[in-house]
Amino acid sequence: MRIERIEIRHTKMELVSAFETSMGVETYEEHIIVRVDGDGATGWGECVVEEAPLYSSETVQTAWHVLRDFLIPGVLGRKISRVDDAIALGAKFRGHRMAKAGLESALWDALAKAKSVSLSKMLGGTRERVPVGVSVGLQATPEALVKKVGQYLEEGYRRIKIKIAPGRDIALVKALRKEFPKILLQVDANSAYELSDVDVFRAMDDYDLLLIEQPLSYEDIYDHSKLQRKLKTPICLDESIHTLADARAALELESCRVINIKPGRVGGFMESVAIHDYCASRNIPVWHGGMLESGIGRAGNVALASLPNFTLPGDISASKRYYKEDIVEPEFVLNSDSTMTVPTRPGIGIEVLMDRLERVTVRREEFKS
Ligand code: SMG
Ligand code: MG
Repeated sequence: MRIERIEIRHTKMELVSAFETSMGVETYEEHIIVRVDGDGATGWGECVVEEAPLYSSETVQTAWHVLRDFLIPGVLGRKISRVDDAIALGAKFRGHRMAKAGLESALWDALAKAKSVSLSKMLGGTRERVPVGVSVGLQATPEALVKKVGQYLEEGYRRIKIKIAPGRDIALVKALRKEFPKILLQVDANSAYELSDVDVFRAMDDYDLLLIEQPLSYEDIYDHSKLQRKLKTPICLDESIHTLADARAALELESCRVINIKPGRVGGFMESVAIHDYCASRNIPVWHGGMLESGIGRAGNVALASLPNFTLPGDISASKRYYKEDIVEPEFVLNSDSTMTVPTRPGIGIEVLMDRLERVTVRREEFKS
């Protein structure tokens, strides 16, 4: 396929409710939507950078710069027949994995559509439905959290993840376990603690948690190995895993027993599949993380999560958990068994609603060969 045209859009979508984590509070989500056109096919991708470098060091502005000045000029006008070709063209540029993943995902969609196969099939997916859960932000009080979790359980989510932060941790777990003794429950600290906080996590060992996500620093692997040795509950790494090499180091050092995979964080679907396969070979389960994507990114996430070693429920919730209206059709809905259906149509398998995309676009730039 010859890449004839690429368009990037900075989008801003209002969340249905504020999302508070140890990093701060978000009330809207800013991402970059990438569109690639070639040989009559159109591919869509979502670059999951945010406004500020809080979760990741990348931002909307850094990704815009890297896409516009380095990654897009590399592929525009070229003939790309496999995603590997595009990855090779960008490989000399270091870092900027979210920017790379945004462009890579649009190319995957375009190439899958040109071949008339679903992205799930193209990535090696084996399942028609994937197990999902919901990620619940920090609430004002433990009572408010219990109420919010109760609402999500009513809606059918069977796995709950809560955010924790220093001083807002064990009391939340305790309150939830009292009310819901049997639910699948896990916590995410987003790097807010230090090794000296080991007692907080030791206390969590009594509450039958599925896992503790990213307790320590966002690039650390070594201290996590020290912490994991002191805990019964599995640690899951998110922020610390950027590459297959990081995953290898983490498993060799026994820093975690589970890995969260987000294509944006690791530079795209190709690296995600490599990490998935490596973890499978070591009997380490993986699950799909979330970056509050619109339906465009979500469609790709569901496709990736259909691979066989994504055995734990993902942070892939229904469109309406995030946005009043999504920018795709059909919207993503939760099945009654807490799963999401994997699209089977070519590529990411959804239609982008152009009028809605237009309404959430704050800046747009077009590149032609
Ligand atoms: O997409 O449902 C979602 C959000 C899941 O908690 C979630 N993501 O660290 O795992 C994580 C966070 C990263 C984004 S918070 C701004
Ligand atoms: Mg996380």
